[in-house]
Amino acid sequence: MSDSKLTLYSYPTANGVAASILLEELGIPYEAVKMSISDADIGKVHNQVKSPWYLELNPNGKIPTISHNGFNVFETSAILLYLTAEFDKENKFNFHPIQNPKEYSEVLQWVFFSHGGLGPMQGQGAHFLHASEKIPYAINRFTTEARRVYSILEDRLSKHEWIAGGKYTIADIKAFGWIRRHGLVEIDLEKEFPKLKAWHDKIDARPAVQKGVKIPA
Ligand SMILES: N[C@@H](CCC(=O)N[C@@H](CS)C(=O)NCC(=O)O)C(=O)O
Repeated sequence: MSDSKLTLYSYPTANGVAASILLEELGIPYEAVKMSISDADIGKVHNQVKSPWYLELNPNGKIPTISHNGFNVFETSAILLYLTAEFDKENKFNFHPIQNPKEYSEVLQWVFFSHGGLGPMQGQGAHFLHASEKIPYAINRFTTEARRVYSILEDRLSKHEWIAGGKYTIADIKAFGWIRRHGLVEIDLEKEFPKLKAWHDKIDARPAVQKGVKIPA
C-alpha cells in the first residue's frame, strides 16, 4: 500500500454504502465527503453532485466517487474493483485475476449482475412506486423485474453460502447495498426470500458493515 490520500464522495444510499462498507472492511484511512443528491440543492449547495467541480471527478454527476492520490474512479462496481486491486493484497474480498481466474470471473459476473440488473430494476421500481404520478405499467414492470432478480439471488443462495467464489466478496457487498433497501420496492424479505434474508442478516452483523452503512455521517 502506498502513502496515499483517499477521499470518498458519497451519501449513504444503496450505491454509496457499497463503497463505504468495503473501505471499512479494508480498514484503510480515508476521508468521507457528504454530497447532496437532491435536485432541490442544484446550484445552491457546494457539495452537490451536479456541481461543476464534482463533474470533473465524476462526469455522471452521481455518488459514489473516490479520489486516490488524484486519480478518480466513478461507478460503484469500478470503485469496488479498484479498491480490491489496490488495497486488498491478500485477496480477502476478491480473487487474484491470474492466480484464480475462475473465481475472479465468478465475482465479476455477480458484480455485473447487481450493477446492471439488481440496482437499475430496484432503483426504477422505487422511483415509480414513490413518484407523485402513478404509472401502473412502469410500477409493475420494474417491481416485477426486481422480484425476478431477487429470486435469482435466492436460488443462488440456496446452493451457496456466499454469492461468488465460496467466500464473502465484493459480489456480496455490491448486492447487499440494494437488498438492505428491499422495503423501497415493498418486498418482504423474510417471507418472500428467506435465504436472502439469512444472508443479509449475516452481512449486516459485521462490524465493518455496521460502520459503513452510516458513512458519510
Ligand atoms: N451506476 C451508478 C449509479 C449511481 C447512482 O445512481 N447514484 C445515485 C444515488 S444511489 C445518485 O447519485 N443520485 C443523484 C442524482 O442522480 O442526481 C453507480 O453505480 O455508481
